Amino acid sequence: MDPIPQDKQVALVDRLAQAYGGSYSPEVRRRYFITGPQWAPAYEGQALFHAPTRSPVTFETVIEEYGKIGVGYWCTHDTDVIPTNDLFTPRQDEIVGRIKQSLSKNGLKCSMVTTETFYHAVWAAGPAAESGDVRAYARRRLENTVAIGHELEAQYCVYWPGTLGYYTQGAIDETQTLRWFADGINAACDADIEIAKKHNRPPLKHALEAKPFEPQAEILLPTSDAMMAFIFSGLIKHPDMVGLNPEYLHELMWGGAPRAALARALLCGKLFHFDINDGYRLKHDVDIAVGLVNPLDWLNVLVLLRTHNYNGPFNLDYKPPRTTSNHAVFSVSLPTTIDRFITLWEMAGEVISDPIIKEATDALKAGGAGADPRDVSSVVNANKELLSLHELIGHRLFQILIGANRGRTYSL
Ligand code: GLT
Ligand code: MN
Ligand code: MN
Repeated sequence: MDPIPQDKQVALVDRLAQAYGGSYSPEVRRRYFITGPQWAPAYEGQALFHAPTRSPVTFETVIEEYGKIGVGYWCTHDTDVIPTNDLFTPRQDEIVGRIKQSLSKNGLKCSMVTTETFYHAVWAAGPAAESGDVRAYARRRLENTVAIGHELEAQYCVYWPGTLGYYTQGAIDETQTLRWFADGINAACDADIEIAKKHNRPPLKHALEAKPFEPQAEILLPTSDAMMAFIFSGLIKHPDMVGLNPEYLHELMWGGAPRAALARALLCGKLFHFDINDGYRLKHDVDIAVGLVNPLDWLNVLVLLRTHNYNGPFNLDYKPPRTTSNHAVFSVSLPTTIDRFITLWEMAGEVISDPIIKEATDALKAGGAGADPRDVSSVVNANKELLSLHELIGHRLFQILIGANRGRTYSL
């Protein structure tokens, strides 16, 4: 093939995107509670070792493009859209007003707001630093985000306390830091109760998000389970208002099984919000888009969530790769991410109604006949052949993933 001139490349990418087909319409995409963060398409590709590869994108563009793609909900950090120095000033109200206009013009709703407590220099020692001034500022920021949330009619507020930890061991008092962090969450919930009353709206659902490492060397609440213990620790004044926002990749990062982490959250009634993405186990936070690394695991995650009627948001917390252009963020990256999610969701429905999986599962639960619980060998022998069904189910899941259950065949 000859080299492709620069001015022909967009057309080539768009033509191939048309050619692969199978896209869902914006109307179908809007049926799902898929939420699009400001920061995903606005990510410019920068990191510690990476210069940006894309140019900045405004919230007006992000909201408009989400509208065209069929993402029904938008969410943001306070400082994704309001520069830190404009917070608490009339500029903030003016920007929030413009956001409202953009949302209504493009038929989107704001689902969630979150406070950036990791980027700015004020958070160098974390949002629950020793300095009372930092903590007072953090409380103001959290309360302000709750107020913005009500203004934009959001339902959720997320907290990723990425800087709650340390680089130098022994420098901070862990128990005290956790108490101070709880004070911040309590202040946000108290403010929420007041503001919700004024707006005649229900209070927000406050969802904590754990990540096992980055950006601190050691993190005080590194997993969803640690967050859960924190919610039930007695430090949280309104535990009913506080739950989890697990992130798929963050559970893999510590070596956990996302599906099991979600199951534990479901059992405690704390699965409020879910950040969806993909990546590799025991590696860093690459935030690859759903299904590009672990499609089989993703299928199983969605089987779990469908089985338990999870009806919260699926938040597209991923980073379009640095190799993707500004144009392709909206023409390739977002639509394909969403469409893989929807296909996996549909496949999960096939798994749930699959007669082979159903019969195999029922048989495993029924167990073998003729066992005497006082005799270990008889228990082993009674179930021996049935247990092969585990691997058979595994194969059937693979068949559903590749479409063999719908007649797709391979032959030499
Ligand atoms: C940041 C982090 C994400 C969180 C966002 C919410 S910020 O991008 O890596 O996992 O969900 O604060
Ligand atoms: Mn996340
Ligand atoms: Mn992540």
